[in-house]
Amino acid sequence: MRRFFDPRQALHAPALELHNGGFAPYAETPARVDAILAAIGGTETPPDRGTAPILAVHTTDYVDFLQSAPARWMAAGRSGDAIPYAFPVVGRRAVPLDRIDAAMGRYSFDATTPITAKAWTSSYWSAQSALAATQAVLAGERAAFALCRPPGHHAGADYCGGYCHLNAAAIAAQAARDAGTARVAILDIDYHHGNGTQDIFQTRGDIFYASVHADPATDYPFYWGHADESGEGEGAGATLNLPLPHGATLTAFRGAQAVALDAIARFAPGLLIVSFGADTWRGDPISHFALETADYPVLARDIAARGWPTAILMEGGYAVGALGDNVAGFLGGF
Ligand code: Q9C
Ligand code: ZN
Repeated sequence: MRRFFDPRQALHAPALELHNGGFAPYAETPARVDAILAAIGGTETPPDRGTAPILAVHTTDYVDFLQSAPARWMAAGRSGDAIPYAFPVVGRRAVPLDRIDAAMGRYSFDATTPITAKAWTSSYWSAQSALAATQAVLAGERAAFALCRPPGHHAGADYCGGYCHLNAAAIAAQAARDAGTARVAILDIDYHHGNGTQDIFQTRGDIFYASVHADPATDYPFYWGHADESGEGEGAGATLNLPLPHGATLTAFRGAQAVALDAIARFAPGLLIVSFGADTWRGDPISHFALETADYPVLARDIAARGWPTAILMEGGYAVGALGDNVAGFLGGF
């Protein structure tokens, strides 16, 4: 399977994140990349397709903000990573965003996603890797993998959050649509609900979003991913949320994934994009499912058996010591 990654994706390295009322080491560390690369072997660097496919999903003002925020933060006399602390309730009304702190809160939905000096660069190349894998599949590969890091599925059209700045899965899905694929499905099997992806395609009937994730009644991102969210307007019925309780093992997860795959089969996509998170593993430091390393090939084989051309994009997974085996197992199973 072709695999894509650009070394600039490792440059974004926040020091700390707000965690349970204090600061803790940032879980989405570049060491994740080293662990995955060591396990899956060599990767290809993606070509540069520019900002157009990013701006097909994200707003121009948000992209401008991501690029300029670190310099604005420094100009305000700050040191360290840019972190928001005041939030307008995203989208409530337009106000001046001249002060960096006002802009930070406007374009974020949480305080756990620092905008470092390299956040844009790393996220840009993460998106390019996703586009390269997608293009490879559209050109005839059975499947391809993008080591997307930073991850993407929590980022919306005009907001960051959950360690995500640009939504690689959404950018890839939209690019496939623009390349002529009539129907694209996204299967999100990260531990967390992909609120950004759902938001971006909420009213779209041409891009199906299905997610298996921790119940937002107990888990981040709390305000999205409940079972009754199924899309709106032309997107009614094109969103499927399958929340699971803490402690879920292969039996429950595989059953929910099968429900998602059956729904995707009825949608009959020309391309499947998998938002793959290994934070469903039993030892993940911020998650509460109980999948074993040996379960990942099983889940991947179930997806592969459906036969859709498939781009696999990395999302979360924070147990660095097990991450390589879990990702390599998934790709090998596929
Ligand atoms: N530190 C992904 O897996 N939770 N993002 C913060 C306190 C944020 C996970 C809780 C979890 C985001 C891509
Ligand atoms: Zn996650």
